[in-house]
Parts: sequence; structure tokens; C-alpha cells
Amino acid sequence: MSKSITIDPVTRIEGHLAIRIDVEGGKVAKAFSSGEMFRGFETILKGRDPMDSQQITQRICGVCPVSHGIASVYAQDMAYGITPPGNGRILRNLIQGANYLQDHITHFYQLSAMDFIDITAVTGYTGKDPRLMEVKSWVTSELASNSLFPAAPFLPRYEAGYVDDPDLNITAVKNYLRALEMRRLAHQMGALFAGKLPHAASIIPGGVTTSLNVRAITSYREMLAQLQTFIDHAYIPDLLAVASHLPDYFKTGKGCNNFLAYGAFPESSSPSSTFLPGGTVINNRYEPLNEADITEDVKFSKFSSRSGAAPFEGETVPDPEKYNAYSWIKAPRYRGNVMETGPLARLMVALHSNQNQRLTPEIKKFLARLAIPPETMVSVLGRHGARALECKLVADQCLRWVEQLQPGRPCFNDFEIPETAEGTGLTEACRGALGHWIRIKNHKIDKYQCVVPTTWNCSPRDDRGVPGPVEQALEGTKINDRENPIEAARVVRSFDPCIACAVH
Ligand code: NFE
Ligand code: MG
Repeated sequence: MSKSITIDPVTRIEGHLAIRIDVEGGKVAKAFSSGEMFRGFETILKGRDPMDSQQITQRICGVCPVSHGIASVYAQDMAYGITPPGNGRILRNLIQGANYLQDHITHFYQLSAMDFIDITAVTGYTGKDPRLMEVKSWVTSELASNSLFPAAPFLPRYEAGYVDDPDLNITAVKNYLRALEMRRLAHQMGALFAGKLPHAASIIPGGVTTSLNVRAITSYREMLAQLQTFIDHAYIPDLLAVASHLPDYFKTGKGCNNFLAYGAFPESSSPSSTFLPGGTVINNRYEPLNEADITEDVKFSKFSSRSGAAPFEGETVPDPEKYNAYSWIKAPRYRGNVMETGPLARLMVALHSNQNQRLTPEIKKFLARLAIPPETMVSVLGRHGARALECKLVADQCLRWVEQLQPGRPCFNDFEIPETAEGTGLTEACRGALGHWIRIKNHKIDKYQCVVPTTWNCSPRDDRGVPGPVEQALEGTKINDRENPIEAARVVRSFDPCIACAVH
């Protein structure tokens, strides 16, 4: 007999996600992922000045706003027929890169580490680090108190097998605290060129409104060096250590095994020259991306609009009472296929396409350190590993880009908003492939559609009843204790879901 377990809300993610799993014989037989609210950004944008869109769409999210701004200005660049000058392209990369570092570090330490690390180990700390001593005394007094949720956000959590190594656990708590400083530093670094963050003020069609000066460039480089040190000496070693303690999670949460990436960080004015390559891997075979193959199903989503439409034809008409619908997330598909997107997808696309020959040896070196073959990356720990490696690669690349800036040269090109136009903006947000589609009529936005990374990953079933990537990754997962379904939470969090984005 199957028993249904609902995790609602899933905590330590962004937004409102409910997961229902039907467990049979100690394993997940079926899973249902539900985005629990409607937001309506695509509707809000209709009729507005197109130049509002890079500001308004950044408000979809406080975690990956830069990527929404970037997707929006890419779509407008295409609609207005403009290309940014070299400085403008590089500055966009540097702002987006800073956001990647902030976001990946936050995901590992603040959002996921507590799935693996036993933070109560800090109560046995005997060293003299003042901050760890402070955490120790706080956790100890909280545990002795009558508080309903003592030591939140560290506790409560599911009871489970955590890493059984006091030194590693204490180091991870120490790095959890340092990660808070690192994410602030990454924001400050990006804000040197963004005006402010998390919502960048300077990203516009045609480039970036910043007047480059040597002081900002030097500051960016100095802050980046601190972040690189943290990534190389804390994030990557902590990730490798956790992986060595919980190897079963290389065998858990495989999922659909199809991967989609649009590519990100252009290295020249050619759209295909991205540092992180784009394309698809279906049945272990690489194919270049064909944008026309992207559609969104809504049979099980709470919308009355037509199912199976391409983004330019898509509508977003909410229908909260729709029969059988169980999510506010649409179900994007690529030529009908369920596709995983995100750092793991980018790694698989890079490896299978070998488009960026600098990346392939780095990925192979990392797999050797993990002592696993590429196919084992398709797992809970593989997703965390791909994120950590990508964080390092992007940080190292930001150093190369910042050297390419040319003070005194222009950072944006002028443009006019045409009466009628359309454009597509494709990039990679931290969680995966992000697309914005804009159509302009009478100088105003006539249609704006976003297909967002977590919309792909947390999608419900499609019109054929095929479950989405997270739903598939949950299927087959062993659940040892139905009161503590930590295994399911670990699978879901490996995707780093953002439901605020997914329901936009
Ligand atoms: Ni709201 Fe976002 C998603 C990412 S879309 S976090 O999903 O990364 O740009
Ligand atoms: Mg949408």
C-alpha cells in the first residue's frame, strides 16, 4: 500500500514549493511538485514602456535578478537591432558573474549545507575562534530553552544520518559564517558596475551605464581575489569532503537525464561565443539549441490559456479552480522532452559538445578529484559538485574579463525603440536556462513571456502526463523514515529551486 507524504513548504529554498510523494515499499513511487502562488509579471508588463522591462523583471527574484535584467536587455538588443560595445558586453558579464558567485556560495552554505552537516557538533567545540565560541554558546542555550524552534535556522530539521566527522562539521559551520561575508562581498563587487545590487540599475539595452574608472576595476579585482580564495580553500574542499562522507548521494536523484542550456557570458559580439556553452543533451547526444522547439504545456497547471504554445504565442491566464491542475508552474518542454537545466546541465552540455576547449580539461580534472565518471554526476551530489566547480570557473574567468576592460572607451551604444519589433533574450541564470520574449507594438510592450529555470526543473506533469525533472528525480528515492523524509528534501534542494522565479 502506498503512503502519501507532503512536505509543504519546502524550506531553505526561495518561494513556495509543496512536494507530495507517494511511498511504496520504502521508495518514492510517484512525486508531485506544486508551485503554490501566482504572481503575474507577464501581465504586469503588457502595455508598458519596453525600457521598464529590465527593471520590472529583475523584481521577479531577489536571488537571480541580474540574469532577468540580462535576458531582458538581450531581448531588447535584438528588438532594437543593437549590439553593446566591448566594454558593455564585458561589464554585463562581470555583473552577472558576481551574481553567480553570490548565488552559488549562498546555495551551498546557507541553503543546503544543513542537509548534510551536523551543526550540533559545534556544542563540542573546544577551540578559541570567537565566532564559533559565540555560535556554540548560542546553540547550547537555545537547546536548553523552551523555545518552539530552538537555534533556527540551524534547527529544527529532519532527523537523519548527517556527516559523522566533528572536525568537518565544525569547519563547515565556520565557513557557513564566512559565506555570509562572501555573499555580501560578491554583491559589493558587482555593485561597482551595477550601481547597486541585488537589483542592478545600470544594465540597459545597448550596454551598461557606467563610466569606467581604474579605481572600480582595481576594487573589483581585489574583491574577486578574496572570493577566489574562499572558493578554492573553503567551498570546493568542503564540497569534496561532504561528498566523500555521503557517497550514496551519487546514486540518488538521477532524474530525466536530458539537459538544456542556452549558454551564457558572450566572449564576442557573436551570440554563439558564450563562455558557458549552450545546447541540449538528449539520450546522451549533444545537439545545438533550436529555439523553435521550446513550448509550454499547461494541462496540469492552473491556467486556462492554450497548452503547448511556443513563448511568442504563449498566454498566461490564471484559472485557480482548474480541474486536475496542481501547480502554478507551467510545464516547459523541448521538442516534447522533459529537460533538466542548471549547473549540472551546463556541465553536461559543455562536456558533450566540447565547444569551449578550456572547460573540458577543468571538468575532467574535477571528476578525477571526485573519483567518479561523468554519468555519476547525474545525482544529488553531482548537482552540488557541478555548482561548486562552475563557481570556481566563473570566478577565474571574471579575472580574465576584468583585464579586458578599456577605461575611456564607451560602455553602451545608443538606440531608439521602434514602433514594432520583437526579440528573444536567452541566458543562463544560476539555476539554468532563462528566456525572455518581447513583442513591441506602438512603442509599447504587446507581449512579454518568460520561461524560467525553475519552471523547467519544478514543472508538473505535461499534457502527456510525463512528470517534470524534480518529480522524476524523486521517483525511486529510498525513504528510510516516513516521519523524516530527508532523502526527498535532499533531492529537491540539489536543484536549488526558486519558486518565486518559477511562477513569475
Ligand atoms: Ni529566483 Fe532564477 C530561477 C535563477 S531565473 S532564482 O529559477 O537562477 O533567472
Ligand atoms: Mg512564463
